[in-house]
Amino acid sequence: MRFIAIAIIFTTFTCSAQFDGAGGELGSKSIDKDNSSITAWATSAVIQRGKLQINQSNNSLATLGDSSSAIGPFDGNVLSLGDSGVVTLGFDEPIINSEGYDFAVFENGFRVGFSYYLELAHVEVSDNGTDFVRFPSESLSDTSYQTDNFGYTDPVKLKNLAGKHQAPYGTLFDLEEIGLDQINYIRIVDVIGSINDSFGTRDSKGRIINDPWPTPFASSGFDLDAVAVVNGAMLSVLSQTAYNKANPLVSNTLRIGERAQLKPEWEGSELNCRDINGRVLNSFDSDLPTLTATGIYIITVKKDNQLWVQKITVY
Ligand SMILES: [Ca+2]
Ligand SMILES: [Ca+2]
Ligand SMILES: [Ca+2]
Repeated sequence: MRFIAIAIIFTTFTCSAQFDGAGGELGSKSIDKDNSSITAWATSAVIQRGKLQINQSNNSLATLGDSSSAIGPFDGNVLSLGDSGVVTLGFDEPIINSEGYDFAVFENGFRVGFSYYLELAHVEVSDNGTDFVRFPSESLSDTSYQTDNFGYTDPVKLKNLAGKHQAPYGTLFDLEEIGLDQINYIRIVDVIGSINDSFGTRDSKGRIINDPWPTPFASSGFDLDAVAVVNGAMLSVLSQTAYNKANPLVSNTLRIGERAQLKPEWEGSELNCRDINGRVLNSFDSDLPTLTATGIYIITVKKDNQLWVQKITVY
């Protein structure tokens, strides 16, 4: 009986171990290609292609795309790395470890219903272009069967692997996590994806990483679209806007002519009111305007340098 209880606890623990969700989901460590906190894109790319299929004697390499596909903004054009292929990106300015996330990697993964087709890569960074440090990756995907070229991967099982988030979302990385103040190069290394012990790729904990394999086509392996430099401080404000779910206002509905009221604990906050088209009706004044037309309004409440958003209906 005791053994069963322990087994149940262990099973519950192992099943619940997971990371952030798919691109664009609440709490996802991803960024949309058009996010205004993106400040720059990679400006150079040096490529070492990998084979179409690592364990075949045929030495054909992946061919899709070229260095121009990997630099500049996200555009749908990709550079395919092939099995264990590598690309090293350069930038016009060093990437500084500032507050929050510092850069993002965009692949061409996609969603099918509730599933995701994802191809993965390790991410390494360097100051001098010679010594690289790899972000500690994790993959909790089942490795008892091979994810084939039509197989899906659950993004919540992945951490610190480029390609985790489907296009047009990039996967975010924070230099703080590996203790570097500044880098000049980002290296993307294709995860082979095979669960074959002799040539599969492992995460930072020694687990085999399962992703679609084999993919013996021109687009073999990881398909890099773009690498963005990100202003983490700005991104965190934007994220808080989206993620803080507290409702600072007393009510979500108002009659025409009624004024929105803050809950007592939110007194002293600054308020901003927009209509459904984004038109600003007041900009961080202490009082909200008296709303004279029915409709949906978006109230933003600013307190202690954080933002909360509440939607109200005026009727
Ligand atoms: Ca950072
Ligand atoms: Ca591919
Ligand atoms: Ca591209």
